[in-house]
Amino acid sequence: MRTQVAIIGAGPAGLLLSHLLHLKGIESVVLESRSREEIEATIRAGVLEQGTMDILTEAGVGERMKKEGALHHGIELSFGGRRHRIDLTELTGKAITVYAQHEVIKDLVAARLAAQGSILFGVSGVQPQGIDTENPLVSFMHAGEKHTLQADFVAGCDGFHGVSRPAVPESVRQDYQRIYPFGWFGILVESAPSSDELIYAQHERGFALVSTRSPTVQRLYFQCDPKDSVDNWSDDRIWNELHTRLENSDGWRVKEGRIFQKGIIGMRSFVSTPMQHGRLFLAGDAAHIVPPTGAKGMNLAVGDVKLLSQAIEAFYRKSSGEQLAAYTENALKRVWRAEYFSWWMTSMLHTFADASPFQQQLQRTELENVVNSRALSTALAENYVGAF
Ligand code: RFL
Ligand code: PHB
Repeated sequence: MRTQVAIIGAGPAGLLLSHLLHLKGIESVVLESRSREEIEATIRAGVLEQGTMDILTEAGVGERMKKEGALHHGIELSFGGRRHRIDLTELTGKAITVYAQHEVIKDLVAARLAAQGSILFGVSGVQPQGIDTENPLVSFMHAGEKHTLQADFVAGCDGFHGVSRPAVPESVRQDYQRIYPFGWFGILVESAPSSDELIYAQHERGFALVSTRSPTVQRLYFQCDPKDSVDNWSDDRIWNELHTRLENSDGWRVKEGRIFQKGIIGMRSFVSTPMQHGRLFLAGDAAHIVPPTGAKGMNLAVGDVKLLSQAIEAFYRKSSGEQLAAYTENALKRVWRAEYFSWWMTSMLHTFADASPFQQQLQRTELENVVNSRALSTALAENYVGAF
């Protein structure tokens, strides 16, 4: 088998890269270890920046997102028993859209297959080879047989636990990492949204987040011990915890409903540099992770593949490797901005078990400053919508 770009991973990064390349007349093959059903059912992100929407729309995969996604012009910060609105649109002229990542995945898979794009699901033993040469290849198993995919480039879009990043030799790689001492307990709930806008709540018992998925499904999260087990959390215990953390003086309460999914995720900040080696280019979670508090992960993945698709196009159209050479440097500017913002939101909103009373007072003061100062509200809003 031979193609121009071998793409490992059919997450948002891999599928969108394949589609953007196709629109520029460049061939690719996507290798995915899971099944189509699995990738289309995995519950992850929900918040799309305006820039992400624009890229998906330009790529011709934005139709359902425009119809079914919910445009949000603000978010709320809850602390000290009160909610405070950050008017994203007034402060930045932009908005965000809540549309589930697995719906984006469904739209991208449908678009790739409609264009006769090649996605191989259920592959195993994927291994990039010869990335230091001009003839790299990826070996893998599919339907019980060993295959080799030769390509001009290999795109590692296989997420944090994939095989691509380890293919960059340790001698040239530098990893930056912070693991947080807490996780998020996430639930899906059958009920109408409790709030028109997302609510990020700081409480002494820990952070909580009210988000939505659709007019009939809510997505709720609360800070927990990352080593805790979902079995320790009965529905009653979950609702008690959410009511306590989201309590506020105007009598608003989160709406209860049937909980039909529970899960715990760990939280980390992580950046690996360089995001390329020879003919291998990393994009999305394969190269960097942010804690979900800033809602940036999928948006970063989309930003990376936009840059990478443009650089690959320049290589074929203009025989210029300049943009490819600058890929890491260009991608990392935005990545580090999002790393900073996600770390900052996480630090401001979560409860740290080892925080001294002095640090707790500073945290509360920071929240008050953010909601009371137009300059600080604007800084939050600009980062949240991805305005710069
Ligand atoms: P993905 O989505 O992990 O896709 C990687 C794909 O590669 C496959 N794979 C392999 N295939 C072949 N061979 C191998 N050896 C392979 N190893 C792995 C995997 O099966 C998978 O299909 O990475 P990608 O494309 O870089 O996309 C990144 C995003 O998924 C991620 O950043 C976001 O989900 C993060 N995130 C959020 N991002 C946002 O922009 N807004 C949000 O509101 C938001 N909320 C979240 C989030 C992530 C969360 N979790 C579960 C970590 C909320 C949560 C709870
Ligand atoms: C979500 O709806 O899953 C979501 C929303 C905002 C975040 C993280 C996750 O910051």
